[in-house]
Amino acid sequence: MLTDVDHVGIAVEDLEAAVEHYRKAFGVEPTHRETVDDQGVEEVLFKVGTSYIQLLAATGPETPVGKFLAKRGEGVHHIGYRVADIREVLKHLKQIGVPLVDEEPRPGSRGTTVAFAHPKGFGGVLVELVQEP
Ligand code: CMX
Ligand code: CO
Repeated sequence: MLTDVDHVGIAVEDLEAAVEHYRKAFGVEPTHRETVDDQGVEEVLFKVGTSYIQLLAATGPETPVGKFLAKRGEGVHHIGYRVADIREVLKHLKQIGVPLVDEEPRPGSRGTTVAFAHPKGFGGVLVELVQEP
């Protein structure tokens, strides 16, 4: 069902400082930058092979990343798996009783379609499914 690791999402307090740090540390340049209002994030993607590192800053305190930063501080926020058919995977997870955040796919960045499964269903790891456009 999974075709790749699409991205690793990392929550940061200061997006510009984090971008600068990755640039200095790894010589990488952002490949994409987008504010996804629906998710309450401003994000920067660095391409690594066929996957991305996704730096995430919150657009406000009452957003998933805003709450995460307040509660846990900066760090790995979720893992995004690339899938060929997001509806099929969601249907399967629901069938086997995995708790979902999103029963229906919604728009992600880069024109992708995404859906989240709850961390309590994956040993404390927030899981995102990503279907490319
Ligand atoms: N990873 C692991 N555990 C997490 C978590 C995360 N990212 N975020 C919250 N939790 C834990 C909390 O610590 C809490 O654990 P305890 O019950 O042990 O204290 C539990 O999940 C429930 O937390 P909560 O505060 O009651 O719930 P929240 O309101 O923080 O919501 C979640 C949690 C996962 C449902 C919410 O963050 C969500 O809907 N996420 C999906 C959307 C999202 O994350 N968007 C931003 C990224 C966008 C992108 O990648 O493009
Ligand atoms: Co993500």
